Amino acid sequence: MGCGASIESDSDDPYYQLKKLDKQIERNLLLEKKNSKNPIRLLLLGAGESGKSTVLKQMKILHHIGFTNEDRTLYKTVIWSDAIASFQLLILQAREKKIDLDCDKFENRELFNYKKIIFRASSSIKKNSDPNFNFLNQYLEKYSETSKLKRMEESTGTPDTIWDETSPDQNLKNDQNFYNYTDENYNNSNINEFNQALNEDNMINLKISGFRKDAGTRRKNYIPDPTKSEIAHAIKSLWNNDSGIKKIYARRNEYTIDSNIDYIFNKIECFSNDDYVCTDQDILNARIKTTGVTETHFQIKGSDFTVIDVGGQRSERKKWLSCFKDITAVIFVLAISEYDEKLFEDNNVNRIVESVLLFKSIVNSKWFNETPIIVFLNKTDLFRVKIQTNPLNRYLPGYTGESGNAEDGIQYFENTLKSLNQTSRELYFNETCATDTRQMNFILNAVTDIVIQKNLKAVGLI
Ligand SMILES: Nc1nc2c(ncn2[C@@H]2O[C@H](COP(=O)(O)OP(=O)(O)OP(=O)(O)O)[C@@H](O)[C@H]2O)c(=O)[nH]1
Ligand SMILES: [Mg+2]
Repeated sequence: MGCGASIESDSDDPYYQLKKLDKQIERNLLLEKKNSKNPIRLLLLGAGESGKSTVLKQMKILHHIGFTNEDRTLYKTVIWSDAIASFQLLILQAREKKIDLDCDKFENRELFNYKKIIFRASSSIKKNSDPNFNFLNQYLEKYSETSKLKRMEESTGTPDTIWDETSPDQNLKNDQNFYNYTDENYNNSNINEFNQALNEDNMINLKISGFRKDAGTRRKNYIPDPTKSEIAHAIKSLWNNDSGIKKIYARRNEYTIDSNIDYIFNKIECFSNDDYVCTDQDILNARIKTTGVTETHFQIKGSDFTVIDVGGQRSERKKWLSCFKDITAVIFVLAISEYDEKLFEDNNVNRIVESVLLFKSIVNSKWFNETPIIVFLNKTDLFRVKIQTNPLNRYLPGYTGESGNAEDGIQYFENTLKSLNQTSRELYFNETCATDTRQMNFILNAVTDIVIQKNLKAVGLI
């Protein structure tokens, strides 16, 4: 017996080594077999623009699926259109908020002309949108203030908890500490006034009609369409030199504009170049709203993963229920930088309040009784900058941490979310910047380990 024991435990013995290797291979094969019978389904949830699709993009980059040439071309078209529409929006928002723009003053001849180019640039969107004509037509609607009412009509009016019969939202009034946010900075924008400004300029046509109704008149006073490089130069010049543009951009929490539009403006000359191919970083910074449900398949550490991405805006949440079955783990993405911003769907609602309500209904949902929830407290890069000048307790009076202290702020969100969990379900928290590939590599590695372990436990292998 003593002899047998010494052979089994002798790590230098080649026979023992071989036996050990055999056992390991057998076990791995068994795990793979069991895993393939029980593929992992990872569901990304969270409000609109929280960063779900960006997390999925990082998984594609990190697991070598990456982006096709078509993806890169589509993103380039979207980024170009976004840049023009967003710059027009900045000018109109400045006027609405009575911020003086240098480019509105005739004496600033150069800037004045750049502004004209930007308004005439809508035709550039038209020319460049041919392959994705309908897609872009819808896409640009998001910048049209006239569609604000439509957005509210389409919105369900609530964060939506249609996935359970008894909604935990009944208890929301008890959480006054968090939900009783204040909003001294926010003014409801006057849509009529805004539309008037649009008409006055009479040069913006955010809808791509494909036809020129006024062809006759235009032939007489023909002004050639600006070239892409003229448009890029105009955007760059106003972005860098107009003090009014800087002021209205600093107030971007009062209207909806893409989180990383500064990244796009700073690189605008690249995007105007026909030969330029979008980089991974460009794609991570760009935004295309998700509609419907997408499933992407990965092989990660020998396991089959299906990652499910859904649209987070209110009108999209009706579709969520269809993918709640057989979920191994949920990644809930919450953009903590949005504490001073309003919902795109309804600009009477604070974004962070909406996200927290949504989290509360998900974490307590009967659908996820046995499902671990991994929380990504996202957009920490933007949060860290914003909290320096815009104190958290201005919006969330329940926050008693040090003003301007990002760590206190992050801890506050974590504690708030934990306190809403009325189940014994495990929660895992991560601070994330979804556009940072290095950081996400580290975090997603740890997350996939947890999920694989949970899956093995579920099939009784550990
Ligand atoms: N700076 C910064 N930007 C981020 C971060 N995460 C996402 N974004 C940007 O936020 C915008 C929205 O991100 P998406 O991933 O499209 O958001 P989503 O949750 O999929 O939105 P829906 O599809 O509408 O539900 C994109 O422009 C991203 O580049 C982050 O951590 N930091
Ligand atoms: Mg998305």
